[in-house]
Formats: sequence, structure tokens, C-alpha cells
Amino acid sequence: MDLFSKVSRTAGKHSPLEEEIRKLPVPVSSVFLGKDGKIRPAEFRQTDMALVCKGHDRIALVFPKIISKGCGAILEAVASNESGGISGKRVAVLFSGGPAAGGHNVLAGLAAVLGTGNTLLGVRKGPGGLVKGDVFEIGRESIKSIINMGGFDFLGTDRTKIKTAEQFEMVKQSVVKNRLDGLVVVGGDDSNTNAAFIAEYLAKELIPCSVVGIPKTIDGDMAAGKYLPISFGFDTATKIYSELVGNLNQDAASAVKYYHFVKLMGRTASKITLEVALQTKPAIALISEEIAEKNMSLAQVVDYIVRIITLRRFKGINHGVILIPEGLVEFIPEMGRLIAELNKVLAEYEKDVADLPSVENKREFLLPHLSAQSAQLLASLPPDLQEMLILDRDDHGNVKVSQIETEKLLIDKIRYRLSEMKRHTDHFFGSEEGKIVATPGQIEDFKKVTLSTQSHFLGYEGRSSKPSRFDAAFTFQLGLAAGSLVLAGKTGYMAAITDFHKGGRVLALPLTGLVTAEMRKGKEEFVIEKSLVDLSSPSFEFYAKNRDKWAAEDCFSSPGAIQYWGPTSRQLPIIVALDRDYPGFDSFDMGEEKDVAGGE
Ligand code: FBP
Repeated sequence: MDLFSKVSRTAGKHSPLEEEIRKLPVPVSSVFLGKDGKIRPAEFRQTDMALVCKGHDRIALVFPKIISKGCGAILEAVASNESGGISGKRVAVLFSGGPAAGGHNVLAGLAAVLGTGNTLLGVRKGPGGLVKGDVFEIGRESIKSIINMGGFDFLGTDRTKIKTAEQFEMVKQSVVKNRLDGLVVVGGDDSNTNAAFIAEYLAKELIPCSVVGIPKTIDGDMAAGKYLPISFGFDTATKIYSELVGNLNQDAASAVKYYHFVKLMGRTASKITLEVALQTKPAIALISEEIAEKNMSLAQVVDYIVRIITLRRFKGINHGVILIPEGLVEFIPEMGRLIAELNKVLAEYEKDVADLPSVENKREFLLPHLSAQSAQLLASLPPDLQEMLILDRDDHGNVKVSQIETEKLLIDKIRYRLSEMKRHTDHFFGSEEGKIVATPGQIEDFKKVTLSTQSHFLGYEGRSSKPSRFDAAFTFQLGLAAGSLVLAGKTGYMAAITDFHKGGRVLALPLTGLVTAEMRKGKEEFVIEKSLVDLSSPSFEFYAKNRDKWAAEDCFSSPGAIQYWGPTSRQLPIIVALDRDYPGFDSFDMGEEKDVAGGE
């Protein structure tokens, strides 16, 4: 092949590397294998494991049909002894929320477990597409081209919240019209909340369609401790961010002039930031959950960073990497209170606020309705941040934190603080409590340096990549589990995999056991609870024990790119290995490898 032909081949949708990755085998847990070694649906049995149900009585009133006995009772997959297969079932699948690596392998797992006797259908453009009835049959050939590939483009996705009676009725019509026996919802906490409500509605309407959720989100917060250590997409996204942050660590130490401020995705939980910090050992990583726990103000967060920058300056280190979780603003208690107050007032005066022409007008209208402290805080924020907090909410009532430039806000405030420190050295340096201890020479050196910064936001880069080997394996199993649940006629469950280091244990978690009451748009709603960084977890404790050393010295790591072959391709997230007490983090095992792309 000449060079021009090679280049034109690589200009197509898939590169030669992608073609090789598509051929990689995926593991299959033993519960999905028949005696002949072929993939087949598993059965589910009751266990004595259960999720802790908070407010069972209130939840039972909202989900009377699908609530399982004891609320949180968990099912476990076992290999089926049935000789004949189930056939003639029609199962639709949709993606919901932000993309996450591995979505296409969920489809591959579903197709494999349904076999040729059942029909797999796709819903275009997420829950919104389901409401519209935009459903099509997925051909087997398509699966061969998307397996191990990234993105959600094959089906598309959206963030529609199914909430009105009309929307539920339209969902029912779609289910009836397409004769669906099953609906698989691939999504995070909000999407699986949708799944729980759809399951309940269809059960109430006596429509025999199983609704099953699949835990997806790069944020890692659709999780349930030992029963579901992580959601899919987290591993790939954090590996990509870790490569990039590692490169920035290396750049900072090479150019010796910049502090790189890196905001990392994760709308609420700081799990991404914690994982990337463990992989790259930056100078600073903020963990929102800790900032909330310590009740730190924005000024205290700024002072914490400034102190580390100053102490590094004393050692001649004027560079480094600072990680900032995307969701930080909502976790700074004073900001959290402001957002909660705004949500309430915006819900009460929705129409009045909508009628006002400019952001300034809206702000002036809102200020008298806020507490004095929140009004003062709102007025002190940069205009674009005020605009975000006043205007933007998604369909589920979430502030669009990915659009808030927290990294730039912090850079501005830190610069201002450092310049104050240069001007008023007596106020900031000294032996009194709260001041920084420094020699006159160190203070002079401190004054000579100017902070040079670069800001970055890593988020979208990590969502649609080809899945890591871990996510490719995890998602294929989740597809097999969800398909098996539907064929077993189970509704209102989420497919879950645990014990990633010993063959992969396949569970079904009742969605109602994950539900909690939360304030959304100023009102209490029942939603699936997000799993946040646990400050008593081994992974956080490990980070907290080591961070002073990483702040004081330049001892970073640069883990490099995702590997698809070789020993380092078997890595799973460090936080999973630490928190679940695995013997290592470099050798996941989810079953016997099968060549699925070849037509298994
Ligand atoms: P999901 O929870 O839907 O998976 O989305 C996660 C996320 O990537 C967040 O980290 C981020 O805040 C948000 O999506 C951005 O959403 P959008 O795609 O609407 O900009």
C-alpha cells in the first residue's frame, strides 16, 4: 500500500489502531457461559444482601409497585440450568446524560445475551427519543463495527427528565407500539431515577415491560459501595486525565515557570480528582467533600492554596499542578447556601425572573429575596459566574458547573492575595497563629517572584474515548447482566458488577434501594443518591497522608497513555482497588476472554 492510500485509509471514521482495538476480546463471567462455552442469559436468585434504605415508608409511597420486599433486597446472577433458550422478546436500549466510554459495549453485551432469537432495538437521542417513540432495530453487523469503540454516537443521548403525566403516557405508547418486553436505561443518577419512575408507571399501568438501569457516568458517583464499586466510563476518563495531568506535571518541572490550574470534570463528587491525584501526585488537589466537611469559605480555600505556593517559593519551586474538582463551588458551604436559596427563589418567581430582560435586572430582583450573607456573596462574584448561577439549570435542576470557570476564579483571587502579601508582609508573615513563618531573606525572595499561570479544563476529552480494557470488559458484562434481567422478567433493578479482581460478581440492585429525598429546583424530590468521596475511605486517607509531601517537593508521576495490550492494560481504578481492599490495581479479572467482534 502506498503512502497516499495509507493516509486516505486513516482519514476515514476509524484509524488502523481503532481497527485493532475493535478486535480485542472481552471477558465473560462464568454465570453467562453455558457448558458449550457459548454466551447465554444468567438467572437471578434472592440473596441476604441488601441496600440500606433511607426513609423506606416514604419511598414505598412513591414506588408501591416496584419496591422489593424489605426495600433494598439484592439479587445475584447464577448460571442457568435451563436447556432451552428464551426467544421472541423485544428489548430497547437508550443512552442518557453525558457520554462515557464503553456505552457501545453495553449494546454488544445485550446483543450477545439476547442472541438471534430475540430483537435488540435502539432508542435515538435518549429519554427524549423514547418520549417521541424514535426506535429502530439494531442489526448484528452494526455491533461488529461499534464494539470497543468510544462515544454515544450510535444511538445519541440527551438529558430529558421524564416528569409530566403526558410524557409518561407517551413513554407507555412507545413501549406498547414497539411491543417492548424490556427497556434498558444506560445512565447516571438522574437517568436511573427516570428508569425507576418509568418502571413504576409501567407496572401501575399493567404493561409487562421490564425496566433495567445500567450505571454510567465518568463522574464515578453512580455507585453503591461494595455492591457496585464504580460506574462505567470513570476508568477511561481518569486514565486520559491522568495522562494529560502527568504531562502538565512534566511540563511544569521542565519549563519551571507555570502553575497549571486544572479543573477536572465531576459535577458533584470529587472522585475523578481523587483518582487523578493518586495517579499523578500533583502539588495540590482540592477535594470538595473535604472542603464542605471543614466548612471552608472561598477565602479559606484561596488561603490554603496560597500557603502552599508560598512554601514552595521558599524552596525555589515556582511551578506545579493544582487540581480543582468541577463541582467545587456547590461544596463551599457559603456558595452551596447561595445556590440553594437561589433555587428556591427562582422556583417561586420563575415567571417574574424570566420576564426580566437582562442578568443585571434579574440579579437586582433576586437580591432582596436572599439572606444578607448570600446577597453579599452573589454581588461579590464575577459577572459571568453570577449569570451561571442565576440562569442555567439542566432539566434535572442541576447547576451547569461544567460551564463555571472555577479555575479562573481561583487564579484571580490567588493573584490578588499574593499581591496583598507582597504589599503587607507584616500582616501575612510572622510567628503568630495563622501567619507564615519566614526569614527576612525568604520574604525578599517571595517578593521577587510573580505567579505565572495556565488554566485548563479537562472534561469532554475523557468522555468519548475508546474504552480502556477495564471499561470495555465492565460494560460488556453490564450488557449481559441487563439483558439477563430483562429476560428473567425483573423490573426496577440496576445491573451491577463487583469483585473485579476475581471473575466479576454479577448483582441486581433494586433502584428503590438507591433512592433518597433531595432538594431540586427548590423542591423536595425523590432521586437516586450520588455516591461521594468518603473521607474515611482508604483512598482518601492515603491521599491525605501523602499530600503534604507532594506539596512540599516536586515528586509527581506521569502515568502515560492508556494501554490496550501488555501488563499495564489490566489496570483498574486505584480508588476501587484501595477502597475494596484488592491485592493490586493492575490485574482485573472479569472472566474468560471471548472474541465477540469475530461474531461470537
Ligand atoms: P453524566 O452524569 O450524565 O454522566 O454527566 C457527567 C458530566 O460529564 C459531568 O461531569 C459534567 O458536569 C456534565 O456531564 C456536563 O454535561 P453537558 O454534556 O450537558 O455539558
